[in-house]
Amino acid sequence: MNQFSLEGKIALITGASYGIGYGLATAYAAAGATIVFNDLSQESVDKAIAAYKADGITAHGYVCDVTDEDGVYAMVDKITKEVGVIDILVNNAGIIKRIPAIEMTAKDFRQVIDIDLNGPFIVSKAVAPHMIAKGAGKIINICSMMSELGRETVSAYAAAKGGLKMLTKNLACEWAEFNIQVNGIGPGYIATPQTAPLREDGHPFNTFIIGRTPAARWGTPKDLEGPAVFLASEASDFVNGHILYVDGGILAYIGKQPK
Ligand code: NAP
Ligand code: GCO
Repeated sequence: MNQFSLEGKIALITGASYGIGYGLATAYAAAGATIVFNDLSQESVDKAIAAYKADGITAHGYVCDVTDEDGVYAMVDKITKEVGVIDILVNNAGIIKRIPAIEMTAKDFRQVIDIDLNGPFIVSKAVAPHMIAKGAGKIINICSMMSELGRETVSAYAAAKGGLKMLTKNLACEWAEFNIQVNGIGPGYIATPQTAPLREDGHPFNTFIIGRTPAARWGTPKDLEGPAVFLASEASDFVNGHILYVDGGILAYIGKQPK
């Protein structure tokens, strides 16, 4: 059996209407998985289902805010009844607010923490009992360079993603005995709607990040697909609590030396 196959598996990728989540879903579908995703509005879900269909994928879409605990449990119950037991969970849904800390309101800070950290906790907690009953499961949390590094204006996001790294390690410790592997992927700078403001032509950040990345380019969701299939497949059955950074070398790099 191909240890990277996802044949017969059901994968829930949160916030997968587009961006990284959509890319991971297409990779999981190509590896044989049944795709389930959620988003905040029926309009987004319907639009995404049509996009998946155009890509030859029959995706199951649900309207659900990952911060709404009752809604998440209702969604997981609905998925279990309508599609089957979730084998693979990717906690992908997330937001960022780029505001200098001194100007950021506590409300803004709380919203980022709620979606990017509380959300993965809530969805993992709702899915885990089904995985425990089945005797196996894969949970993959989408972390970030900001799980390890800081930069101006992203205090809430870095706090959330740093917390998500440690939540990943902690849930790995609690659930490994049930044959549930909990790991993370830490993408570098990836070209998606979330980073579009940083990639505008001539934006100083665009030049900065290409100089800060040894691979000298922005990543794309496709760069994350192989690592995500690995962590969702039996090829990673003895990998627990690991954050797999897919960053073109950023975390290994002190920075371009002056010529
Ligand atoms: P994106 O393009 O902004 O997409 C985020 C997705 O999450 C959207 O579909 C959004 O839905 C959904 N979402 C937001 N809040 C939600 C909530 N409360 N409940 C359910 N869904 C929600 O982001 P992305 O660039 O694909 O990033 C995906 C993940 O990777 C995020 O966790 C991000 O932090 C992380 N990441 C991104 C990068 C990067 O460079 N792009 C690098 C490292 C990590 P709506 O459209 O309806 O709002
Ligand atoms: C930012 C970017 C980053 C990326 C990603 C890097 O404003 O610095 O949005 O945070 O989204 O998290 O790994």
